[in-house]
Amino acid sequence: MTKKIQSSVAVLMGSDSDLPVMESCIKQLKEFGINPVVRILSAHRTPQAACDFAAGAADNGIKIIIAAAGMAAHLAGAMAAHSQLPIIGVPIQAKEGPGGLDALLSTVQMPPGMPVGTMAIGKAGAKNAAVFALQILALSDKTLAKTLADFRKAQTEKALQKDAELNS
Ligand code: RP5
Repeated sequence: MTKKIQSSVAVLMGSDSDLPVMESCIKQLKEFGINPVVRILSAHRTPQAACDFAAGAADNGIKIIIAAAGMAAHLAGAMAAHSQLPIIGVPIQAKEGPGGLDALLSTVQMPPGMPVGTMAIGKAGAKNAAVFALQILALSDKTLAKTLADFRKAQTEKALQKDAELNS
């Protein structure tokens, strides 16, 4: 089946050191037929470029921004501050520190009225960010709704197959 190619999702990360984790998000999006815009932008190191991206994202056809960062992870919150698009945050575990809890709390603890949909820490969250983006886009796109249904069906079949193998 030929999948629809879209660039309606942006995957941002605070550093190239986040890329090994976010590869699983990018890979999953591509498997869904969504070709994301991928950028390294930091709320702290490149604040103006990050804000400019957020402010122009909707006009550039972006519908969802996925923002991953570690440590004092303010990238997703900065995106929310400068864009009305839905923002999905992925906390990244830093090499040192409290195991990603720093990034999780920095991402999830947004003030009322300024939400960031926050995923789990690390690769599980990175993959879920892709699935969650698909779920949002599938609300208004029948092709992507079918892609989502197929993904869920395959996931269920895989789990049932493992159960059957364990009990055979
Ligand atoms: C954050 O600081 C980045 O998102 C990254 O997770 C962390 C460390 O960055 P590097 O020092 O590895 O560039 O802004």
